[in-house]
Amino acid sequence: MAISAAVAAAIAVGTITWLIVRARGRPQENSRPAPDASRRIVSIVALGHEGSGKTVLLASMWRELAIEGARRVRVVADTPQDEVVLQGLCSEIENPESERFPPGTTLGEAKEWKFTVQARNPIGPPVDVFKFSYYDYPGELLDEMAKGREPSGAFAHALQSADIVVGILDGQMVAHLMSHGADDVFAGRLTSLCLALSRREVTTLHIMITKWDLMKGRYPLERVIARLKEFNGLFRNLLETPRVGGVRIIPVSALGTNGFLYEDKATRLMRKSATRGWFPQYVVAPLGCTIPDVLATDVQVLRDLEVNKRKPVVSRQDVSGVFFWVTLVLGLAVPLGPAPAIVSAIREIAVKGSLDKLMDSFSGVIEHARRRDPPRKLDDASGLVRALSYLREEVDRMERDIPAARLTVPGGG
Ligand SMILES: Nc1nc2c(ncn2[C@@H]2O[C@H](COP(=O)(O)OP(=O)(O)OP(=O)(O)O)[C@@H](O)[C@H]2O)c(=O)[nH]1
Ligand SMILES: [Mg+2]
Repeated sequence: MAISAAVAAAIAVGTITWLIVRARGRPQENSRPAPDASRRIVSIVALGHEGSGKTVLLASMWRELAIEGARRVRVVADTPQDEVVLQGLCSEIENPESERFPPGTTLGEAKEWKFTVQARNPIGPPVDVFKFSYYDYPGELLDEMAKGREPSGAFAHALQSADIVVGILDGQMVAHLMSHGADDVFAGRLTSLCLALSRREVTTLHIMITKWDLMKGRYPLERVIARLKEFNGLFRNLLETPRVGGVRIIPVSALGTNGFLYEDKATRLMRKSATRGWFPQYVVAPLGCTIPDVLATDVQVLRDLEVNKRKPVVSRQDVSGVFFWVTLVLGLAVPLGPAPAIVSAIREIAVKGSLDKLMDSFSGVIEHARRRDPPRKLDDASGLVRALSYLREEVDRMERDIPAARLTVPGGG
């Protein structure tokens, strides 16, 4: 009897140790490999006319994302030289001593800016989670398209191969339409933009309205959209064309809505405030509205992998069940004095209730062991989830501030 009790105790201790070790993070086998982060590249082209705000938007986006802060997500430009040029653009925009902004982009400066999005845990190095590119070019190339000429060269290539094409409406022209009425230049530009956008088959139509600071507090977005539809029939048709993914109008203000850029009442010129500071608004939201769709397949694969990884390795019921069977087998296999094996087994089952109670406290220990697991190095899946969650938060913030910026699906209520 003493021997069988000792054997039972030894096996019980062994089983519990094994369960604890298992609970503390034996990696799960996965048959499906994780998608390769370095091949996850999203290319973006924003279709906007001269002066519509493409370059200032690029600089403000980079500035917002250059330092990770509490969100622990950041972007780094492809080369140190690119970072220097972007810093130069930002200094020029931010400097209140100078009323100047970066000059219009020339043909020679047209360029695909490439960025890597990285995410980081409190410990360990940042991991690359995906890359995206933004093609910046002189808006006059769109005028060429408006004249019926096919785009050529690098611009044409960027446009044809882009994963995401977003339309840009120059907020200054939209504000003018709202306050002063129709304007021929804007009418022509809006028409050519609508035609260019209508030629691309997209699941969701995305249109940004830049320089939102000029409209904030004066014209609500729903009124702006209604006015634009009334002003231009092509724009109305473009918005009302049924699309599975619907339509989203994204207001952005690269220069912020806090009065950093203000109108000098005396001269009626726009000036930079020396005291307000530069806080771009909603400039990350366009990335959050568009990039997740392109990465949807990878996200699904990674989510499946993550779900498998998180499946509890051991539950209270498992622990209790294991003990029941260990006890039963012991009862049958180990001779316990003169009583027949089956009687011993029944006796063992009888003590199962108290063993269950014991195991309840042991499974607590196992759970605790699992929680004490040292923080895992941030892997590809959790990095991508963190980056996409951050982008989603930026979209949520924009939608909370401006409900009309929500995705609308025609006929979808
Ligand atoms: N109020 C306001 N003005 C802006 C904002 N962003 C840009 N601007 C103004 O718009 C001008 C043109 O912006 P750019 O970014 O250079 O325009 P672009 O689309 O790159 O123009 P091209 O390179 O000529 O095609 C800037 O010089 C600013 O004066 C903004 O968020 N708010
Ligand atoms: Mg430019």
